[in-house]
Amino acid sequence: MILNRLKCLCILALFFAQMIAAPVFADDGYKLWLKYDPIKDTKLKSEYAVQLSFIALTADHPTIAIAVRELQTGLNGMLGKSVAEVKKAVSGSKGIIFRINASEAGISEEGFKLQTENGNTVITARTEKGVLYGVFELLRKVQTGQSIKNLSVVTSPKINLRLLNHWDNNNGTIERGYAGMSLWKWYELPERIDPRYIEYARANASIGINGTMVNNVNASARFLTEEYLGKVKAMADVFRPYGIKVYLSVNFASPRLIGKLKTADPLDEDVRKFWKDKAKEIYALIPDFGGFLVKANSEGEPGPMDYKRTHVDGANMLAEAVKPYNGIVMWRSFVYAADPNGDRFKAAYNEFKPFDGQFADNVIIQVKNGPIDFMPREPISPLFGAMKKTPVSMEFQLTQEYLGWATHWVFEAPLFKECLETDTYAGGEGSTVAKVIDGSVYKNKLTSMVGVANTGSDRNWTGHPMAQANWYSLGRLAWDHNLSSEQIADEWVKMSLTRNPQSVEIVKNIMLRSREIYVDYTSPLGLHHLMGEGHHFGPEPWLVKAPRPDWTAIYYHKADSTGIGFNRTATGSDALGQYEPGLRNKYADPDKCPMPYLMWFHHVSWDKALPTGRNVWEEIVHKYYTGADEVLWMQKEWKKAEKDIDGEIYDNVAARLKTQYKEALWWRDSAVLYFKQQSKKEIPAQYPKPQRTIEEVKKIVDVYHVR
Ligand code: BDP
Repeated sequence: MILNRLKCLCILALFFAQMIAAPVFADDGYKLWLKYDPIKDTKLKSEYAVQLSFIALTADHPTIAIAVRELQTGLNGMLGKSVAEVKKAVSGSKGIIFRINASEAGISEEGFKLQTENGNTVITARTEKGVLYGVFELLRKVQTGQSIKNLSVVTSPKINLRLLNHWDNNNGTIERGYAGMSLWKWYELPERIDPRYIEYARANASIGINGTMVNNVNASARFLTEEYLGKVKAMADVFRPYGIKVYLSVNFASPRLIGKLKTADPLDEDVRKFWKDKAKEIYALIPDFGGFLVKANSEGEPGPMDYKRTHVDGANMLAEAVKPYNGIVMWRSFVYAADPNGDRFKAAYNEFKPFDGQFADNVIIQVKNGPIDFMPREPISPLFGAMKKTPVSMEFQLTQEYLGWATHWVFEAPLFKECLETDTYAGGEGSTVAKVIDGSVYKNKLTSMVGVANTGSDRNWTGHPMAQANWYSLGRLAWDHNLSSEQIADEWVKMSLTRNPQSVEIVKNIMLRSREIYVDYTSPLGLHHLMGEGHHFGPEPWLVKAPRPDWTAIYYHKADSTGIGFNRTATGSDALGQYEPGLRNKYADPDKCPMPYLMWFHHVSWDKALPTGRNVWEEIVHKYYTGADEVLWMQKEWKKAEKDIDGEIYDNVAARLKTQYKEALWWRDSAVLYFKQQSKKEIPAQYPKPQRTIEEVKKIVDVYHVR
């Protein structure tokens, strides 16, 4: 009997011990920043409950129904009470009122006002979509613990087209995807709609993203077949009430590949007819279809040059086909020929600048932020300051192709901001990239910002839980590029991880430093393109041979016994000549060029003295070592926030930080051992010598070269 009792007590004790040890709730990251966890601050919670006691509607519309559902879900989660939907404001109590006024002054079609009127919270917009955006803004305020007693928000997006580009293939794989397989289940569509499409649409709407390019830029022509268009239509129908339009990447050779034509020459009448018919077919299915994205004559993709035609011929032909339906063409500038003696930096400008002003008015040139290819740090693409009569759009990369895939924590908002805030001087001083792409410098109406998506089928969407913040940043900055990285990080952490003020600060601080830390241990002082060939992961600074010279590392760092770096001044490739003088002068003098850009523009002696008191060789070593050490700092800081972070997410990130440190050491050792050979210098005594030889580090990257 006593024994049995003891047994019982032991089992009970074990049970309670487990309850205490287990996290209060397990969070796998699926809910993204729309968690709506209960608010702990009772004062604030009752303030919200009093202020938001009903939702008064003005319209019967699918988007409004979504807005109401979102408010109810959010407020129910955070306040623990259901908020009734009523036809008219309830006198004597305070609530949320939706007001749609097509001619409301002071906002654009998608903008909204979020204001306190007679104690009520009024969301005014010209369209239902504006109301939905206003609802998400209100929810964000509650999620981040702001007072909502005296609201006076009036806002419209600065950029009109705010898009994700998915590099997803029809076989379910994702080019440069590190978060599982594609979200799109092509084989199930159009009959089955995966509920996840709705979650995806909610998340995007919550940050103002209004378009999705569903397939890879290296496009299969299959997406334009009747079979696939039916599937795309089904997706468009799901996304429409969330204010999201669907776009397609198209294969320029489609007339040949699926149209039974012998050519895809843009000046051929049958080819032109093929595209016009295709556009008609698409718009009959999807009346609000956004348009086409084209990667032409780049990295082996077909294009107008195959027929001795130009980018203008190609883009304008497609533009004509979609014009009757208000469709647009996004023509990419990522085009570069393999010239061993040239400078890939200059390629896009050389290709496109001569055509400035010749594109149809529904064509926008989609430009990657930097001149090469999404490196951890790049100066801006010269095209932002060069296309004065053609709208250009921004393409950022959310998926971390060159930023450590899914094992490195890199918050990208500072990278985006650095580019957006750079002055092109194109329309005089103050013509920042942001102002070029939002249309204010050249008064363009066609404006766009794109993020190459980092989403996949992983339960937490982005592989690395912290990479969700990059998706979030893209939407927020496309809406308002004046937001600071700090504010974006603050919102995201409070909505996704914790509202404890100390832990919010800790996590934000890691986020805000993370990109610079990554740069330090991979490519300091303006070094670039040192990564492994093809897979683009890990270091391979010794890479001398690849299918193209501009896919090697030595093409870029040019390290030899005399020094290191790419001379892009007037005595070198003169890529700097593609910038306006105001910007050019900031980089042109090696003694004044900001250190983070030094090797982007100069070949400098290893012994050159730097403002830090170290010479170039010592500075490189210093950066690689301190950068890697800072990952240990990230680990320590993350640990400090443990008590306020969900256990599952905490452990996931902590484990990835361990891998990140291992890989930072791999970068550090590879780079210092390799550049030591080139410079013929010793690693200064204060740094611990790498525990491995260069031959040993070289073997690590080989594992990735399985083709
Ligand atoms: C490069 C990627 C490649 C893409 C290409 C592009 O390595 O997979 O297809 O960009 O943007 O960064 O077209």
